[in-house]
Amino acid sequence: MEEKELKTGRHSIYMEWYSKDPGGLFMRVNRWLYSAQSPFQRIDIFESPFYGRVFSLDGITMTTEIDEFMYHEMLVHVPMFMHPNPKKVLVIGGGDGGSIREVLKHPSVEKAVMCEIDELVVKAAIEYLPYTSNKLSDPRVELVYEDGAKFVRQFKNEFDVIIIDSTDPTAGEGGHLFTLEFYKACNEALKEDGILCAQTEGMTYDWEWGTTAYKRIKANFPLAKMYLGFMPTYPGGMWSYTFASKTGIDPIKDFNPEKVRNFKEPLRYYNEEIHKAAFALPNFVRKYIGED
Ligand code: AAT
Repeated sequence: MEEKELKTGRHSIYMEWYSKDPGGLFMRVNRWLYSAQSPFQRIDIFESPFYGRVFSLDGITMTTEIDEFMYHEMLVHVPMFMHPNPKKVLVIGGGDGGSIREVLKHPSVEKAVMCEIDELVVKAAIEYLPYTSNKLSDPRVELVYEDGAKFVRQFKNEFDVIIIDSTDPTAGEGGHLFTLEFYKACNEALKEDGILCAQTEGMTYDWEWGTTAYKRIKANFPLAKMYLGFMPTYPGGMWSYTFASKTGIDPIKDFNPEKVRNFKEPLRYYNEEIHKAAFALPNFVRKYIGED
């Protein structure tokens, strides 16, 4: 039987309350596609008439089909283009597969390990989020289901790039991925010329966490710089990321725009101009992170 387009009306809605409960985000729901309680968190996937498929954990929006590319491209391509030859990459978290999809666009990559705590997230993404998960079956990908903070500790001098695509520190098991010890372990798991990049929260609602994450990363690396990108369905619409390098390689001074211009894969957000512009921080953000 052919399914009719549903009239969503005004009653069928999903709501996300931002941290500290000042307000939030709501979206019309066309159909609920999947809901489950894993040992770690509540998982929901629904279809919205405008946002497309939406994936949420414990009521917090992780990805929507209309803007996930903005987040994943900014988290992944800034560090990937700064590394001279990234062959072995570790993604921590990121169970929907969006970060892995972007990592594999770089032809130098021989192996991409994804360490996600929740196997059920990955299973649900493969079934219901083809727009992010379509590269998880690539032969270069290895999937590990473990707490990323534990997993990373077993490596020394192993990875070229580590990408931290974690949930918020206050949600599920995400807190483990914001500690000083964790960033130190990441530093040790990186090769001599390794690069780290982490999602470090929105600076409007969650600036305390953004600042803490940035300062803890900076304490472990000779160079750390925060940068920003638009992300319409994350709180504040403006998201922060922190870039860090072991050699002190600088994402502005040492950036080669030619590399981005000659890139063969299609990108919808990131380009060489965005790369440079993203490191320009508003005064209030500079102040929060103590660099005013
Ligand atoms: N790319 C989608 C965006 C995400 S998903 C973050 C993932 O991190 C989730 O799948 C979650 O299960 C996983 N995760 C949480 N804690 C751990 C851990 N300790 N080890 C490994 N994986 C973990 C993030 C969006 C954040 C922004 C939302 N406001």
